[in-house]
Amino acid sequence: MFIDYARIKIKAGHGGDGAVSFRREKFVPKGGPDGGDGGRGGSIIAMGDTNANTLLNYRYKKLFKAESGVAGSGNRKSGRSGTDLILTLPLGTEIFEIKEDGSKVKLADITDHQERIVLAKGGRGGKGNSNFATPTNQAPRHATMGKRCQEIELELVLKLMADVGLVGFPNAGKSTLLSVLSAATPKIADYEFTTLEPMLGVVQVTEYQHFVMADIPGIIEGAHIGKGLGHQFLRHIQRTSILLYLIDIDSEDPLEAYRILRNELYLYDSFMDKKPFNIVLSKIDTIPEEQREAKVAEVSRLFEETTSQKVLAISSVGNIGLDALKFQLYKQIQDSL
Ligand SMILES: Nc1nc2c(ncn2[C@@H]2O[C@H](COP(=O)(O)OP(=O)(O)OP(=O)(O)O)[C@@H](O)[C@H]2O)c(=O)[nH]1
Ligand SMILES: [Mg+2]
Repeated sequence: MFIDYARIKIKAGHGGDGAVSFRREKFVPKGGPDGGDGGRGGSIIAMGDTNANTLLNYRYKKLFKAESGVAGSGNRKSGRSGTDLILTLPLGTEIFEIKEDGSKVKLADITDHQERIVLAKGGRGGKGNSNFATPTNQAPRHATMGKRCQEIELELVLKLMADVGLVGFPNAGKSTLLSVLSAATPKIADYEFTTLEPMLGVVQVTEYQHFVMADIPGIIEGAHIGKGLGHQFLRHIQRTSILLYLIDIDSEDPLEAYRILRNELYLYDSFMDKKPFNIVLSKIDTIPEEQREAKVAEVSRLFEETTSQKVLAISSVGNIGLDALKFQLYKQIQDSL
């Protein structure tokens, strides 16, 4: 199950208390203080992991606690430190602390594999009484307590990390395109809203060059007010370097389709409008071969005249124009870096 939002609580481990203890040895009637220090509590650490791709682990379990430090003991023995608790998170997870008044503070944005960020530091261990002996007080009877840690409430929001985001009406052929350009195996079908959750695929351009493409559910007019599946998945293409508007060449009004899509993205986040993008006509194999060239030219001209944007035409099923598309996308990503 693809989960991209979770609320959890975390609690770092308490510090172990310092010990009050005195040496008791045979033939040493009055031994000095020998209480050891408490161990440090375990911290809660967030770590990015490319192999994770959902927040499912945080959906049902709600409290994540690190181990507390062990108290010190006699003979200057320090308590053991608590083990850290590592929360593995998919790349693209933003972590917010929810304060008591409900306000949110961003703590981290996990973008790299193995990247670690301490979310809650374990409590310091207390000092044992052996630390407090002075020439005037050779038998201190006090030690300090380990630091106690409070629960912290967090919000985890996953925004998938991809280079290219696919945008299109339902049935435009987005998932099919991802399936032919990458090893991903999204569900494909001849009805609207086949895709219900985002999926990533790695597109290999050459042996050493690749990029990541994100397929999201189709968008329809009014998505920003909740029509269709709404805009809830748009955040997964919010951070892509470029966008790809995929438009069925056989749609009634391809230019209008593009305008609607673009407007929905703009209404969701005006910044999306500033990203470099491509307009790609899909399913050109559905046009009989003898009319294809003319039709592609006609629709392309329409776009070029009104948007001064060049369009590409492809067929995922007929394997037309896919290499050109791949290279163009790769180049555009490089240019946008
Ligand atoms: N002839 C032809 N059919 C295609 C092509 N690409 C996709 N299709 C078909 O179009 C239908 C929809 O394809 P999908 O890839 O599921 O479309 P989608 O854009 O992901 O749709 P949603 O997930 O519902 O938004 C399927 O029946 C595909 O087989 C193509 O290049 N040529
Ligand atoms: Mg799909």
